[in-house]
Amino acid sequence: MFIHVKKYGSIVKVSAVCLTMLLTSLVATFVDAGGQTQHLVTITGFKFVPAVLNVERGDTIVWVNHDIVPHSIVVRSSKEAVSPVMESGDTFTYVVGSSLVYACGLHPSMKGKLAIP
Ligand SMILES: [Cu+2]
Repeated sequence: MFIHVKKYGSIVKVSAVCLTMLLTSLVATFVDAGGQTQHLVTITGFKFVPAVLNVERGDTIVWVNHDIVPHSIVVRSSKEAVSPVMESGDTFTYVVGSSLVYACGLHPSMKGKLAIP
């Protein structure tokens, strides 16, 4: 009985990992009930994923910090802050006004781009 419960637990854990991978890899862009397009950018392993996103003016971007260290979003050229510092697990929501070439304010080698075609 104990072994059965243990096995079941590991299957649930594996499923949760798979679901997380699916959500972060396949559902990066979706349209909500109100017709608003949202894009998910995952911060993981000191990278923005996806690093380059094609967006439209008015789209919503949600950055999610999955790293154990804090990150932030700044305009790459001016270093102007776009987001506050996001601790591990934090999210930041932003409405696109224009194209944005950005970096992490704490780790300048982390780069990303929101491109309006
Ligand atoms: Cu960073």
